Amino acid sequence: MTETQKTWSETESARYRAAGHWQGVTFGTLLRQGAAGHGGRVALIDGERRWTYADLDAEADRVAGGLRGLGIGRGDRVVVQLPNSAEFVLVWFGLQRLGAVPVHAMPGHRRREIGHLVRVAGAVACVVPDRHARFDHRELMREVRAEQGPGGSLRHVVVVGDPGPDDDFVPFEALRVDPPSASGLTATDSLPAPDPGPDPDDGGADPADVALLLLSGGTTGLPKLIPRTHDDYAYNARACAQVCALDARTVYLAVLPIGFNFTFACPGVLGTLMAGGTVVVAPDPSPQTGFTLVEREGVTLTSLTPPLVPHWMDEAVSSSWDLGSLAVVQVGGARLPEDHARKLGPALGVTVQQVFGMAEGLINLTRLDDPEDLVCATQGRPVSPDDEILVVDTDGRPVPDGTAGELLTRGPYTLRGYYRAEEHNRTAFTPDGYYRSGDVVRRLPTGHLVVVGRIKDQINRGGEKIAAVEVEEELLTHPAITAAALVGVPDERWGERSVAFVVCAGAAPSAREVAAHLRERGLAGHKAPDEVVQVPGLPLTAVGKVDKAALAQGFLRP
Ligand code: J2J
Repeated sequence: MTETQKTWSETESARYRAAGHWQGVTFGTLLRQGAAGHGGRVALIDGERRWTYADLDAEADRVAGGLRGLGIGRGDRVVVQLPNSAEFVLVWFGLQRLGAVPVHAMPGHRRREIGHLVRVAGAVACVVPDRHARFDHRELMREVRAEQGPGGSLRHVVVVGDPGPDDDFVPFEALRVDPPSASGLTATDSLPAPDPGPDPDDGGADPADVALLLLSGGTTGLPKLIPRTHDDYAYNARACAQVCALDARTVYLAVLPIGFNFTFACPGVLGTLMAGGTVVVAPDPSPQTGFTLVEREGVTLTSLTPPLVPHWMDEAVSSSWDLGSLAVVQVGGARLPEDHARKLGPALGVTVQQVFGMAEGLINLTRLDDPEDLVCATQGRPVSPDDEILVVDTDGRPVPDGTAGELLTRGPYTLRGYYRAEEHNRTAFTPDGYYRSGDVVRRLPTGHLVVVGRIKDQINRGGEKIAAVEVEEELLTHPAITAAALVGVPDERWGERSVAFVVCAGAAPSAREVAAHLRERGLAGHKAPDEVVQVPGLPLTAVGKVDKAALAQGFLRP
């Protein structure tokens, strides 16, 4: 790689190491240590299938063996687009064992997003399911590959399930290669010592290396990639696990998409595995599936987005589930209405924890022993004593506690620059390395943050982030649309829904037609506007920008 990745200074790195935040251990090695420490304990459950820590460790070796056979090694990027299943975890640790870098795609991503991820990451491989949610991912991969052309970086497509007729799609099953036996590597008197090759635990990765690439919610064009190192991401998971008091008795239910930062590491899958607990994968987010698994596996902790909360509460009070094991339910990703926060605990018989996090880093959690008012009316406080928080006015000057302003943050697990995005990085960070979150918050004297708004041009549809600009650009490719603005408006179910205001010479296309057009363009389904409203022209602000506040207002009071 020729470009330089913005990262922490030597002084800061030394400080984070000295504080014990960065422990200098890669994920490949952490799994090895987990197997040594609690090899016989159950690490992972998916339906009827179970893996102990020893099994998981051995399986990571096998998957790594197969991936190595494809020529994948340290530093190579691999897009992983898998639904909630044990395979996500197996592939993830298989890649870690090689020092390769998973790129966390979401199951709903389509040609535009996946093609973009492959291009920006320079990915050498993609791992996809055969079909998921009535969609054929092999077809998607054919399109992505065709778009890449022969000069593209993509060399392999691995399919979990049926690889289909394409001879060169690699079935995941064929990847699971047993590592060479120890005797094959032993030196004899007559032969020179064999080259031991890269470290068998982690492919020789350095703890300061990028371990994975997460996706940003995005405010400009297509999603940016967020580099997370072994040191910083392990700390992220460990710090959250500490706040949540995880231990070997923890049983974590992964309900939200497993590749989502919240589900994977806050504390989620990684925090649970680092504590010696058990991860249970839920194939869908319905309360019926969730409660069945809670009863069967003795789940103690899970995480939800706000739109799921009323469904989980309704199901809990209307049927006789035994939720006795469930101790904590985390809710985050979008604003949780205070009323739901107050009702959720009693309805499920659990402690509620609000989570205000971001794939870029900073995680805020309410504490398990916080008074009810803080739990219900705030979005928590930072998990690390070294998270630095600034709340600033529009001129970048800090405001007093209690006053709303933009949240800026830096710290031991918050990125210093997006991956291969030098230009964007110039405005996304302050000169002294604070990430401009685009969130408007109030800080209380306790350090808790209340999210009151947003200055980024993004819609948060129940936790799914939509960059307005990305959709607006695509709307303009519709032959009937001459100008467009995508705006978030309050919504009972999603918190916010998206409305496309369009200017058209003739009749405007319907929401259904617009959705079909965007699907045709290869955009993920959740980005289609919930509504399309024709306007004669887009109102402008004094400085000539589209006045989205006015559009939203007009929409609220027609
Ligand atoms: C209001 N807005 C919130 C909350 C996130 C844990 C939890 C969530 C995410 C996540 C995550 C919010 N109330 N409780 O990565 O590890 C909005 C903010 C924030 C953006 C980040 C995690 N929790 N948000 O949602 O990268 O606007 O991460 O900046 O997808 O979601 O989005 P994302």
